[in-house]
Amino acid sequence: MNRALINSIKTSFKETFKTEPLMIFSPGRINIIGEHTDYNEGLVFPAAVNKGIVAAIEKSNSNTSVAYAADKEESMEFSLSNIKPLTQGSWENYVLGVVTEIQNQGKTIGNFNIAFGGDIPGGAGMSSSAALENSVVFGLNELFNLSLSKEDMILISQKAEHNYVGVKCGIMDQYASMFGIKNHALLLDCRTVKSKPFEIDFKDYELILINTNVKHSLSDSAYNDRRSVCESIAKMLNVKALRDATEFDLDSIKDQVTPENYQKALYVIQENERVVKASKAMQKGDLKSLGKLIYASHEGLQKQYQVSCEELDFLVEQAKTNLNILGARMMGGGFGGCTINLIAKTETESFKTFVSEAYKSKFNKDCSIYSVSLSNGTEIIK
Ligand code: GAF
Repeated sequence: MNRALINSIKTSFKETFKTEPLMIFSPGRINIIGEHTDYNEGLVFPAAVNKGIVAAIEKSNSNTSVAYAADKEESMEFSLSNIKPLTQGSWENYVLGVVTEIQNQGKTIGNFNIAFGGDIPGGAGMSSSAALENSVVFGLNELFNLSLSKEDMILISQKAEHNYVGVKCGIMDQYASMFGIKNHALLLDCRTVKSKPFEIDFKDYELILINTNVKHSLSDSAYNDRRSVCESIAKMLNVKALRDATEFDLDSIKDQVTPENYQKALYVIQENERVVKASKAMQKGDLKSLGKLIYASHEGLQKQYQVSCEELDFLVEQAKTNLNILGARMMGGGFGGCTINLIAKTETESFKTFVSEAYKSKFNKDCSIYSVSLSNGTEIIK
């Protein structure tokens, strides 16, 4: 956890609201493999990381509530009755959405003040949004004794994103952020919403993230479009979700769908199988096979599902030129954000220099490189 961040959020809360807050850390996540499978009720392999959102929160006696986004130095005052999404809102809608969805559960909260900040940039594909949602619902649950379980809380966070932000996301991000376990990744079944923890020790290898520092604007609408393509093909196949379909099933309707949509559904079916294979490879400590699956995942995301972008593809191509990198792929929703790379520890420093220079000379902008450790989920900071 980032002590400097914790101290600065606590200080800015105390200076602004003149009381002692409850402090919450809510992590972002990485995802080893299993992209765009969550809303198809399939499998994913995420882990919470030691970067995320720190929130300071406390009840207020005033008749309005105040949220302060420390990184942006922006604040919002709102009344708990009659909340609506802000048309121009960004971070505001995550907070308002969570409050509304708590109220929609028939739970009553009083006024509160919250200040928050983070150490993952928005748009990095590391789920700063799920981290923020979870920090708000977790904090309010504590303050107002709402008796919400962690399962309840992640569904509230997800609904906030659907209804206030407009992204029809799956459950992976909220789950990983809430239920993360130190040094573990979670093999999550998004149908049962239950996971199996895998202790992660890649021995001579490690995971590094390379942020393209771009987020292309079509990402939200393209995300929702992908989801509806998947749902309509599942309907045609008479299955609850694409998780239930095989390649053989899909072939039976091949002539009734466009070639593009056929490829998208095929990607989801294959990616789900890759997650199963990846979990087996990890159980055996077979990192080479894991790496191949990670590269194959990127290929599917790029060519079949079409959610990558030039910058991400470039970073993966650079990784492929280095035999000490076993696998690399884009991570998260796509159209920007980070790649995740499984790299030999001895190679990390020289690859960082190499890829930073290559990226700069190709795009005339910087990429950012992060090492992360796997952390516990949303929790009170003692
Ligand atoms: C985003 C979404 F929020 C997740 O639910 C998931 O679908 C992911 O994109 C793609 O795997 O992070």
